[in-house]
Amino acid sequence: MRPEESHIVRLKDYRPSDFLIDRVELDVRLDPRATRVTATLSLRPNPKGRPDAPLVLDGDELVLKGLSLDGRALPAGEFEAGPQALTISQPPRQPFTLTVETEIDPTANTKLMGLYRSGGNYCTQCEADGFRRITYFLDRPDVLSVYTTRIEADRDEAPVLLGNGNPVERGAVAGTNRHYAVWHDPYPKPSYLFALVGGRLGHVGKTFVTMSGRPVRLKVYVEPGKEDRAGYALDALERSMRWDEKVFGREYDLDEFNIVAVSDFNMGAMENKGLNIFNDKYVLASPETATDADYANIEAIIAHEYFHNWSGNRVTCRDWFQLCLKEGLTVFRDQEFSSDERSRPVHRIAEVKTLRARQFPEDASPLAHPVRPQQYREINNFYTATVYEKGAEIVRMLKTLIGDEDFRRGMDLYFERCDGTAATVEDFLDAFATVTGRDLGHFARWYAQAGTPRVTVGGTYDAAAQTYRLDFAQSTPPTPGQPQKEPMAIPVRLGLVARDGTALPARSERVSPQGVFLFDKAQDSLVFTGVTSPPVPSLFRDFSAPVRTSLDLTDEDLLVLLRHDTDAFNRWQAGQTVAMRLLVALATGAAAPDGNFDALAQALRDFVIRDAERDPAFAALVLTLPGESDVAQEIGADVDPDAIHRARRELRRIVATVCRDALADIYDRFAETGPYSPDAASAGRRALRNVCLDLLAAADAGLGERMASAQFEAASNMTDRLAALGVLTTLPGAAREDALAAFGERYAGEPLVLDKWFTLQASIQEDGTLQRIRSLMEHPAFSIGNPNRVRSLVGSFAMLNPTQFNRPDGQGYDFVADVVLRVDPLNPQVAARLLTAFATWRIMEEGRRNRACEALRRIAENASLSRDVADIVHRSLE
Ligand code: 0A1
Ligand code: ZN
Repeated sequence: MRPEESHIVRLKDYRPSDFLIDRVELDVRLDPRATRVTATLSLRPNPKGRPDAPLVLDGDELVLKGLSLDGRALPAGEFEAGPQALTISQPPRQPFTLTVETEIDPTANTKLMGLYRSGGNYCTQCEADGFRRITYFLDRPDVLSVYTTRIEADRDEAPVLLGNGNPVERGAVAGTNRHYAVWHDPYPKPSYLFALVGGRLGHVGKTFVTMSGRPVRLKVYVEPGKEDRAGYALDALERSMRWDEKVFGREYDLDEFNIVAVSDFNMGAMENKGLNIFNDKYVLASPETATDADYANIEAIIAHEYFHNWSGNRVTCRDWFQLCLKEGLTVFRDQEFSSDERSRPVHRIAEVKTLRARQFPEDASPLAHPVRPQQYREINNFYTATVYEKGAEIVRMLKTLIGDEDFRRGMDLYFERCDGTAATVEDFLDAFATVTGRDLGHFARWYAQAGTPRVTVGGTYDAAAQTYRLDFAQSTPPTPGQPQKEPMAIPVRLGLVARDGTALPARSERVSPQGVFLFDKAQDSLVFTGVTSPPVPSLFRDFSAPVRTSLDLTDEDLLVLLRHDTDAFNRWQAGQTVAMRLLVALATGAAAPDGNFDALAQALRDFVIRDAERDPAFAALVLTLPGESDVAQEIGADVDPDAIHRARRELRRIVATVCRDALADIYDRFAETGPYSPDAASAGRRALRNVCLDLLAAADAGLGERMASAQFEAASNMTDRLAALGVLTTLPGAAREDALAAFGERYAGEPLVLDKWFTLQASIQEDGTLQRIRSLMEHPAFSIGNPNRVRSLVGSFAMLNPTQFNRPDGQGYDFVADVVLRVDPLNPQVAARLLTAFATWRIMEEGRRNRACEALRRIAENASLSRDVADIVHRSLE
């Protein structure tokens, strides 16, 4: 058997657990090298399970130290214990208690799954299957238990002891320097939501009073001395709690809510019940160390994890195939929160940019999979943009189709029906089918069919009949395991705009009062009546479906939309579409009429002069041309990243030259005056000003260098300082090197700031970058064992530097492959994620394609790959 054929888990094979665990009592005695865990499990046969089944508890690298059943030590012949499982072949057929003792070494745990140490503190990560690294267990999300946890530790090493639920007791261990705390969580939960923390931590806190008047103590724990950087996270938590009450009617349910920031973490954060554990990058912020983007991310991720308390914890997932049930829904909820707290159109554009930059390429790659996959080899490889971001788009489409009121009624019913259970995607959709009386069977295909649908639309105006017809066609490309595709149920929010910019009525009985047409066949036509002049159609307003589109609109039509559409998203989209056409033409050597370059540049100039003040954040987005990887995706085959890089530079130069005076004017007018505030309006002004700086440098490198150096010196906050340094990194020379050195020295003691510095240098699109990265890997602040460091230096190179990662000589691929192989034995999750940078290899031109393929093969040939890396490398090569 090929290794990749082993261990395939399939959705169709789901069956309930043979046993249930109603209560778990854990006694965890923390010790750096030998932590003792005693688990007392109240088990019973599951009425839905097999009657004669053995009891098989999952383990991972565990060592059994003791085992008793109903108080009787189990003799050797009655069980089998290995690192990966504990099996009792003849367990009782009525309720019984199993006491399992294990010993683990948190200091040696470099995978950062289970119990591990970060900066001397103890913490845990159990999703998806880390709990089995702490004790033997039925480590699956449909086994829900009530947990009581006693944590014991040395007082000096871990003065703070935190667990899930409410604190019930604490005290000293007589005759020792140790102490303990007992936590009880009354809400039954799956093992993946278990957590504990022990360490030296400072905190900030406040009391929140819930909508029914219950006080909740909120605390954010951080490294001592960094408390002054935790205030924004605490504030975001309070706002999230209030918002979930107001918008979804969801109230918090424990007496405490704790957040702990740790510096070694595989992902962004984790929603453990009542004890969220965060990558400190998504908690710590001060004007001097964090950018506006950091503040926005902190707000979104704090909200995301908090919202999981209902969408994920109170209602959890039956199995890991249902991951999108909690993740897609929770991303949708955090997106809505950020939209309400900030500017809705600006946030929507940001969401779509992320979707296109991360999910569309995945969906077009060998790693493409449905939002609800049918099978997996390693579940940790399915925390993907598809499950999260496309999963959120599905929830959004559902809301678009059924309307706001029915959506809220459906959510209420879902929470009511499924509270305290482990649910499925079907349970979710059923709630909406019940409240609307609609059959959502066709819509459900979004969960099952992978690939990004392409929708082609053509319009015909009949002046005599005053009708306008839109002809729609859709197709979805083949993806692994799915050669043939069915039509999808696609909500198209649309409107018509006259060429003079006025809105025209879009009259058709097939368009809902909210302006939505449901396009659910391979082909369909829509006829509007009473159209008095030839219109420009504005389609997929607010990006109403995650599809690619081909529209038969001229650049001139699109510039009408850029100027006049009432839908802000489509105003932005129109400019992007024109820019994309020009970029593709430039990069592939195809002809584009010269006039169109000027027309775009002039339209952007007019737009900026007119609209900059009204919504600076939006103006900043309009002025930002599609990224190089967006262009690569659009070209789709035989891609030459160098040609794309040159094309984008050239278009930026053209636009910047035409807009130069307007940009310079804005740059001066938007200069910061008061003290820094991370609010969206102030951030928008900084964003626009920094986009202007960037474009001015594209028009005139000398001017750009002078302006960026001055801003770098004078900046009073990290947003402006980093933006200036970013511009300087595109301009080779002494000014850049001096600024980089100054920045590196200034923030030598700030790992999260140095991550930004690593990222900027790894993103320089020049031949010398690989060498620069190699030396930075020797920098005292770099550590191969810390996920943030690896991602900021090597991950950024692989994901954000298309010309250097895809060097024609293959050195970029070889370098990343070497790092993957070096990281894999330490931390397979981080290695596997880094390896996904290769997912786009098939769209490259032949030379690069061959080099990438060789690098992938070299990884695949390695005998001792983790399951995580083996899975990605084999799927990438398939
Ligand atoms: N549920 C978390 C994501 C997460 C997944 C796995 C982790 O460890 C390997 C950590 C976090 C979320 O959606 O935020
Ligand atoms: Zn999540």
